[in-house]
Amino acid sequence: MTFFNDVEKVQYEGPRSTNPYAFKYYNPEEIVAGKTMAEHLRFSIAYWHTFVGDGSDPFGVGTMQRPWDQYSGMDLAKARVEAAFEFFEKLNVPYFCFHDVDVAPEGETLADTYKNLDEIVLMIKDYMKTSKTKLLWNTANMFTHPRWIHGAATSPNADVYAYAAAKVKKGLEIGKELGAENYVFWGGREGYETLLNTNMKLELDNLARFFHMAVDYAKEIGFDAQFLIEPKPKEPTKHQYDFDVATGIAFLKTYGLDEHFKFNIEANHATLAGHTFEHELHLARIHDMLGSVDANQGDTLLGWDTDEFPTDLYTTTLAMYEILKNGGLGKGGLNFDAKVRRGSFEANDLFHAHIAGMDSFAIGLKVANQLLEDRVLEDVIDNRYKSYQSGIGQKIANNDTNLKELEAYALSLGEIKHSSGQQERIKATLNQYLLRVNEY
Ligand code: XLS
Ligand code: NI
Ligand code: NI
Repeated sequence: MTFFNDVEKVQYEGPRSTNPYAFKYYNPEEIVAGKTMAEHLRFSIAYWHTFVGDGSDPFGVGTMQRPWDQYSGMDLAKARVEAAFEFFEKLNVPYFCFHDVDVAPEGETLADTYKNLDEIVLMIKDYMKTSKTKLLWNTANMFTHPRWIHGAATSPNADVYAYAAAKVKKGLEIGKELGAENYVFWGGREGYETLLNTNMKLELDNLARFFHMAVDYAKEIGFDAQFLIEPKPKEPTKHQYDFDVATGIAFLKTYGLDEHFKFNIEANHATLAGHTFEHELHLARIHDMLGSVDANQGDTLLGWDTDEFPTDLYTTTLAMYEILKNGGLGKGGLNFDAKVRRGSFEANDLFHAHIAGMDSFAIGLKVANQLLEDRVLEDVIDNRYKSYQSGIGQKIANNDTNLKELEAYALSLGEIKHSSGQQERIKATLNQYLLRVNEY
């Protein structure tokens, strides 16, 4: 059965195309800096938003018109798999991601849930035999069902902890079965509401133990996916333990987990934490921990996770700049953890939204690559720090000095000379590069 009957395969038609079902900038085969755009961008579709999300919000019920909603239970789960692979193929997207509960409904008991999952995973595996779309990552949803009310691996209740462990064990097995390239841990309700009733130390220790057990089990079953932590500062809990990349690095290093994990960085989570998206990418990159990306955007006027499709070219450019500087995303990808607005309820809006996101990142890739080729920011930065390349600066950078020597040097100084940081000039240049994208 097919579900998206109005739309044929989405093709690249170039910047002047007026076809709403064509890429204007994303040309999968086009070579940029020695790799195809498809290889650079490694786009992925988020199953939960695109095939499950119904558009409900705290004030109103769902609005989405989805042709598969005529079904329910396991039939619905199967219809979604069919719809998903049709959509992947028509959009020519190489990856997808899912939570366990996105693909199969939970049963009465954990064993029933496993049964449902096994059936659907088999079906997905079958589709994957002929599809070009692969699994970027899977994960376990440990935040929706009421059992997670006080958290999962940070729950005060050890029974819940065990249940969470079972879900992750199963998730790792599914990941292996479907050849997932990564496995994600987003700390859904791993945080706290009030310290008045919270043993933070025990919760953090338990979380670390949980991750160690997951690492061990993946090794035991020969599942060699990259493990990823997805930071988020708040929502649903008031304080999430994986607040941001810096907090994540401290946690991973404290508990000896840093060699096993990288980060899955979501744009909207970065801004919720009071950072730019590029800040989080940059910080992960300089620690060699940039693993994958949840490509979306927030709204500066709203203080929650709006998960919009990315269309801000300034941001996609600076994000791609970090990704290129990282030497690419490795096993990671650009996963559209993004949902169409409640008012964009037609099934075809799913195409428009993904096309917008893919074109926005394609533009970002081209502009970022040109910036790098012309060493626009590299030269600015090299020049700004050149005092560390010779003389006393070089000694500092080589760990080859001490306070006494630095004091003697300081005493000998006349007036210290500064150079302008030239932010405005740099931003104007960035605009020039963006506006010239059709020339690259
Ligand atoms: C929620 C998160 C979630 C993760 C996967 O805010 O972004 O969707 O990406 O559990
Ligand atoms: Ni996410
Ligand atoms: Ni989000």
